[in-house]
Amino acid sequence: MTSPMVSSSNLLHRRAVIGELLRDRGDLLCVASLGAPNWDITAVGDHPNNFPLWGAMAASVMMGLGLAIAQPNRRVIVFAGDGEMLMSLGALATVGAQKPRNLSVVVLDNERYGETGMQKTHTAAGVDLTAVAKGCAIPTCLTVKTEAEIAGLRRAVYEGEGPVFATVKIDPEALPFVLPPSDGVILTTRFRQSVLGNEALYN
Ligand SMILES: Cc1ncc(C[n+]2csc(CCOP(=O)(O)OP(=O)(O)O)c2C)c(N)n1
Ligand SMILES: [Mg+2]
Repeated sequence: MTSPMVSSSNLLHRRAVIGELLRDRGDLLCVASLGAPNWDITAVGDHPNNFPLWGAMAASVMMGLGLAIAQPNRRVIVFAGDGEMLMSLGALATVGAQKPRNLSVVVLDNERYGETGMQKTHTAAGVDLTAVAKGCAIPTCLTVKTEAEIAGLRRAVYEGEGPVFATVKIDPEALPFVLPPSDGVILTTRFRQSVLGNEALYN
């Protein structure tokens, strides 16, 4: 059976997964790691509550953690590439120690460093990021490989008690760039104003 969410190699399409997780997002705050995750969150609909990290590799989970702690009444989702996550494994230990109830980390695992030429990452050699997250005392850890499992992940992100960690196995497809604003000042001001309201203008 074919589905627009699944490729001919039976792997999930990254933008279909993100589109489903960001659909009807309410006041969800979203941080994305550099490269393709940035283009993906923009492709499904740019939003002032998106904070794409452009060139700051390995920063996304710590940014999301800080945001979740600063905004405990809002849910925060981080989309991180597998290369990004491998470069910042220690961040998972801090998430496990802090246990923010409003944070979800979703790793888009194409087993490649997509942006720099599709070199294989260690997840292609069997490194299991979900097992790492479990070992870091993150209470809800999932690996998602099928379309049927996306609904459960969406529930965990919007209704579950975090922190939530998910590895989503995706097709290593190279998609057209859909760029968010590239000026860091614009991105930061837009995000702060959206989250904090006019207070952001005066502080
Ligand atoms: C500190 C640092 N090292 C290396 C790079 C180069 N770089 C940019 S994107 C990227 C690969 C990202 O791979 P992944 O996070 O898996 O995302 P994908 O494109 O595969 O979705 C690398 C190595 C960088 N920007 N910063
Ligand atoms: Mg990757």
